[in-house]
Amino acid sequence: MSRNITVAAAQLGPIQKAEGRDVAVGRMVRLLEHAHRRGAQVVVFPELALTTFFPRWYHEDRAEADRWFEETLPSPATQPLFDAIRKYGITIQLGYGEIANEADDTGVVRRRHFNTSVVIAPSGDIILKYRKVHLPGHVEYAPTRTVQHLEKRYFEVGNLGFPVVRAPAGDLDGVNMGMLICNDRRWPEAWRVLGLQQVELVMLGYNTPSLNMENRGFEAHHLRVIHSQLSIQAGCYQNSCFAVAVAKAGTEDGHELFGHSVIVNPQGEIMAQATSWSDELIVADCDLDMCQLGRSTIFNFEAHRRVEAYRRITEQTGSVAPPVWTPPAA
Ligand code: ING
Repeated sequence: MSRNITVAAAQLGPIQKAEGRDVAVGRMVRLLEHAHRRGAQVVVFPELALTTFFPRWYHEDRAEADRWFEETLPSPATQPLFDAIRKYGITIQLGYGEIANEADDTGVVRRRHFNTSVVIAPSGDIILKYRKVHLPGHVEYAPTRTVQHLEKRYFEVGNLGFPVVRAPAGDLDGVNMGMLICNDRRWPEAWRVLGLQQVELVMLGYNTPSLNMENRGFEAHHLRVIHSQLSIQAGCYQNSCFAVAVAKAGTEDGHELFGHSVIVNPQGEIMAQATSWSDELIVADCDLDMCQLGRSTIFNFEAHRRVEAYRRITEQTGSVAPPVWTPPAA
């Protein structure tokens, strides 16, 4: 028996620094109307979908960056999204900057900032929340960089792990859903933690510059896209899951982000790919039972994984130099 669900990637074109949330939300509602017409039951939006990719801008006073975050969800600015998903019966994934007043590891309640994504049911209920774990970039202003990438300045490392939940979506009583955000897709450990929870649908948004900004050596531009697709296709194949990976794309205040949103199946095949760097909807019909093949054969984790051989992965953070071989004594 197949378990079919129709998913969509709602790629967004650029959001300029001066544009308010109402502009982004208006475009997102139009994409939801389009998704409804095309029969999509789950729609995935990009990372930080409500604003420009603000980690490229330096704020000496971090409180000034609060303007890019959401204190509540929904809010008057985002309410039209909630109205639209209720009207169309669509489940969405939304990426945004989250301000949360909650206790930290020391038990102190304080105002905390995360790069967050949530799965929202048509009812408006939050089904799942994830906070980005792999934060690229740097904390302080980096004068040598052509463009700043200050995610480590504005966000705390996500503290929710990589959760998976089984929840209704479309016509299905249960879909095993999980999320990643942008840079997470480059770390196989993140995919594997989701795979170990039998994830079937990974929803991930990204904002990825089309040029290498670190100036530490030339990286051919076409490789930026190849590396992104490689990471997503490998993640799906090696964990027998689908992924909907969605870009915010185009040129924001002179800074280019690439598109190439994709929907990938558990064989690692690209089912659909965006070809613009603007607002664009791509749709695919997914039979979630396709996840069973890999899970019961090549990637039958229970039968084939050897965790006793993987200890370095969780016990060691950075890499260490290997022992040097010397020829045996004559
Ligand atoms: N952006 C980029 C990403 O991981 C990056 C940063 C690009 C890191 C290319 C390394 C190489 O897609 C975000 N927002 O993580």
